[in-house]
Amino acid sequence: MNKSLGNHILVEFMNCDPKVLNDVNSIEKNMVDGAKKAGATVINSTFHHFSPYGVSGVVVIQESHLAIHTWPEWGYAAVDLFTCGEIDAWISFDYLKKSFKSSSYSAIEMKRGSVNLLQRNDFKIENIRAKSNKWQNPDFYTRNVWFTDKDDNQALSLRYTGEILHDAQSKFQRVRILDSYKYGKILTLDNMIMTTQKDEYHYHEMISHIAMLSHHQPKNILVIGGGDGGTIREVLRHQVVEKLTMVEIDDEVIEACKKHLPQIACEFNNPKLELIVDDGISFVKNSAKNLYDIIIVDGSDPVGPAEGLFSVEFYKNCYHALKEDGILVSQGESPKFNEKVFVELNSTLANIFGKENTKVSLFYVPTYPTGMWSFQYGIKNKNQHYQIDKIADKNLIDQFVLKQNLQYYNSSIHQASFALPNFVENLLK
Ligand code: SPD
Repeated sequence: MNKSLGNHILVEFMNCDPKVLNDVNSIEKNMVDGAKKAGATVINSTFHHFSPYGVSGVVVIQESHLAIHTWPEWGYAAVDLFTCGEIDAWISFDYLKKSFKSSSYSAIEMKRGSVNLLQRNDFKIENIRAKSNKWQNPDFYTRNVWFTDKDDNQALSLRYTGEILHDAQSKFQRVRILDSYKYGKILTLDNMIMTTQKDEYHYHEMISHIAMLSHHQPKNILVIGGGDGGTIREVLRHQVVEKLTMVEIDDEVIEACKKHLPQIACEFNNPKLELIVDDGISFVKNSAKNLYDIIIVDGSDPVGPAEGLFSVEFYKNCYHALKEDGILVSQGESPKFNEKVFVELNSTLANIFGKENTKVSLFYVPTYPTGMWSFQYGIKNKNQHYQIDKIADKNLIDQFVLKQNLQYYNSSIHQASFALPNFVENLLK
């Protein structure tokens, strides 16, 4: 029989459990365990999840590699098992078939590198061996697991430890807390990054302080969403606040953040806070008129439970719930990542508050796709003439920033954030 250098098994796993095929963690574990069961030495693994579904990954073994790509929506996984030496890749095959709960499959085995077609080079192989010695029998391997927040054409990925600290499917969404290398713990909702331990202050300082330091007396504040607690933490830095109402639809988000992100979820026991776990859309619909000085809409992206937070009716209701000189701030999406929603929100606000009372502020979030994000403002402005894009009292702001040791917001950023690049101005025309 012809001798070969390697053995390659190309496998089609069909009728697999879609849940298993969409779970990047368990796929990584199964592939690594499958390699180990066959006696291979694992060097490294890299696995990515693609939103909303699909996983790609490879386990590099000393004896070559095991690779996979899954289509959970088709219950299908394409798997590549390439081994050399004494390793029997069929052991990995059997293990994976069970793990993916595949009820039908096919496999082709190919011998790779037929020795009678090759010519062995004449060099001193010992020298090469000496260099590669450090890779022999390593007793640990590097995990390379990534979380990806994406649409069809763009993505942002963060590498995480592979450990999921919290994973719950609430009535509304999948709530997860992962542990990333660069940004600490991450809160994700339905495969989208909401906030991270290390850059949350960009978002939470900017969503709060521009409005709070522009309004002459922000005493009664309403926050819709914001379940991680970062926005209420920032609002409550202002002594002038008498009452803060927060309406978050998903208790699971609050509880997960209290447990795993206590630096963000640190003000839930503040006596000025009334926390209501309910639908913010109907809360505003049923609200009394002329009640709030500031309404902050700290929602997620317009899919799932936050979809209604981008509707005309919702913003009309916010307008009525605001006092005559009230300010509305809304998570405004990105002019680079989701231009359509960004523009539509702007025109909704302009129709309700008037074009001259609608403003866009841009800021930078490293962990959102494209990094460029916005807050959009509607200023009711019946009695006072606010110019939210110009600071009224620089000293007051500077003192506040210093005292509170803020990390992103300051008086220069306040003004500068309203300066829009030409392409954004053009989008909004
Ligand atoms: N694509 C991310 C949009 C995030 C909106 N909300 C984040 C919640 C932070 N409190």
